[in-house]
Amino acid sequence: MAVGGVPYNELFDIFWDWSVLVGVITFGWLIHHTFYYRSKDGEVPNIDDLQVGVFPKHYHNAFLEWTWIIIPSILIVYLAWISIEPTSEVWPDPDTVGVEGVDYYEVGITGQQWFWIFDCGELDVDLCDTGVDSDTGLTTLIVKKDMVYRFNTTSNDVVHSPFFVQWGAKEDAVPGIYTAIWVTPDMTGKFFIDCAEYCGDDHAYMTGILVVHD
Ligand SMILES: [Cu+2]
Repeated sequence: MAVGGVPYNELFDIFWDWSVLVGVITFGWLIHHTFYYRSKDGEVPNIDDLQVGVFPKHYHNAFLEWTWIIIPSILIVYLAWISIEPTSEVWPDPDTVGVEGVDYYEVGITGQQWFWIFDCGELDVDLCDTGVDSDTGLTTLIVKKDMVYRFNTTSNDVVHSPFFVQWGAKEDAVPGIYTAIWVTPDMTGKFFIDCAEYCGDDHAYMTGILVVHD
């Protein structure tokens, strides 16, 4: 359960594939009907015998009706079912301490309008350090590649949500309680930690810098 990553990305791909398939079918159908059923030149107006306020039951097709209820329902249940395990892995119970056989490090993240406050606690600077990014002036968290981090997250004012974009991991930062995000940064470089929960005027600029070193 140590962290976002693979199961989450696989889930994303499955959702993506189904979205494309459903999109192609529904929009294909829509576009086909838009042109196929256009009135032709010289056609008698209201060929379908429609009356205002009366549902055109003479075109009812029970088979079609049930088909587009049952098939999407099965798809939704299937997608919900396969989401249970990966989402539990990304968002484990914050009271669950540790991963058997894996060393991990706890770092605090507090959201405040409109920046992130990082807290390395007693950790060695090689594992965790904080600062201010010289290019952007944004608060910065510096961590080590391939280490397992548990970010204990909270907020000083309204609900925020730190989003580790490259690892697909985010969680609400809620005033008064702690939530947890597990991330194993497996790439070196400089990344953004965006705020993914609308939190006021400068929400769009509420970003922190994550630096991952070897
Ligand atoms: Cu925010």
